[in-house]
Amino acid sequence: MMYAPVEFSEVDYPRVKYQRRQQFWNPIRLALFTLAIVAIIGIAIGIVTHFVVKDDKSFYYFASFKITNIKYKEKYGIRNSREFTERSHQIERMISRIFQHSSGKGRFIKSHVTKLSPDKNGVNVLMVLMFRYPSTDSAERIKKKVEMILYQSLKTKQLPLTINKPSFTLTSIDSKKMRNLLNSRCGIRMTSSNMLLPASSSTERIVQGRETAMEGEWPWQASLQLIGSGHQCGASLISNTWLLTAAHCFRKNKDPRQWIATFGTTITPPAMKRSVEKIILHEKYHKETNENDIALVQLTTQIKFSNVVQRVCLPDSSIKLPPKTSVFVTGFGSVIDDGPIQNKLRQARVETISTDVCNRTDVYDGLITPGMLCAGFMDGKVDACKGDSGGPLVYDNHDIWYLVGIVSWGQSCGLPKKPGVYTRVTQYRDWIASKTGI
Ligand code: 4AZ
Repeated sequence: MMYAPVEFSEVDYPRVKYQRRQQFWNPIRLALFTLAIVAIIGIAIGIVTHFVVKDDKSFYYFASFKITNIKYKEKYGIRNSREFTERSHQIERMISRIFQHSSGKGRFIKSHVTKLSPDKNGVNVLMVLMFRYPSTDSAERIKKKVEMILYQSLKTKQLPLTINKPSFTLTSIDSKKMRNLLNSRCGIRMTSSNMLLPASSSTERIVQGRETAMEGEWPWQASLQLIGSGHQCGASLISNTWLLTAAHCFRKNKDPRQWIATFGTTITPPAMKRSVEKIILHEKYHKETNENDIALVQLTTQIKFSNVVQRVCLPDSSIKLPPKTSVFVTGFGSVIDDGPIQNKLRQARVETISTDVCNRTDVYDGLITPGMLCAGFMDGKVDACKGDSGGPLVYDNHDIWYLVGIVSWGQSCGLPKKPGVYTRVTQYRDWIASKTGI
């Protein structure tokens, strides 16, 4: 009764208009119109996908060549010797420069030396190269392009190392072969996600943050869970059977049978799951002072490394990071003080803070001992928080990631002058070796 269509029916004009409109929208026209709209949307999506969302794929190559202007040193045979590391980095830097200043710019992801061996004229180098090209490209075509770029550089560029051109061979390999070749090395990301989102430029945070990690970005991250009560702490994979974490994670429960470890960027579903064989707490862990907040967790069965599960490198005990070094902390911890655990892994870039500054009366007033490392910002905001404990603080050295800290404690989360406090891994290098042989 509120509506008055009667009034309308007395006026002819609107009714005629209405009928015309009804005629215009007959079922066939309507169907054609809908079809046209769907087609236009489809074409638009196609165009956007083609030009904006490039469907790129990783291509892997195994390169072998001789360097003739250096002499082989015995230490090159030892993977974690300083000599091997330095020479490898020099070669990787040179390869990177060749591709980054070429037509293949942006296509080159990274390279890793896998072996240096003696040659009568110098040093034999074996290395893995990674590229991203449209998935429609063929491995053989890319191989030709890569060879062209390299040969061009050998002719025209002044390079610090002399690559012998006839000795150069390039073989296309799949991701499994690449993994096997790099399996002997730690701290390597198998995905190229860090290239799409350069780690050094991201300023995401765990506290107050939004940025979640991409699959394979932090492949050493583990979640330690108590059966029945879920995620308790983070941990880092340091070999195929050992995790490094914080001792305070086991304050409530030290029984290995009650714990499991999961891997991957989400807690549920996990990429991998393992039961726990053994928990080793530092003998001198002191819960009142948080000193020696470090523990080892042995898994019952070995981890098979993959693109998304990998071990991180342990730093040499002599390594010292200067203040304000960029480091990354990752975890499933809360994003606000006393908030809930996050199902998706998050990352935050923080900076190391010197112990002198961290021990100032207005900061932690002398509570920082030599076994601790402060990282964060003096004005707060970006920080680890509850649930991140035991998790990694890592440092990127030429695309190889080192575990420099373990999330340990802090006054609340993200407060000014209250940065995160981490267990200083370098101080415990010998303790780790004594328990695990790593
Ligand atoms: C915790 O309760 C905790 N802001 C971990 C890290 C920090 C604070 C508290 C650092 O597990």
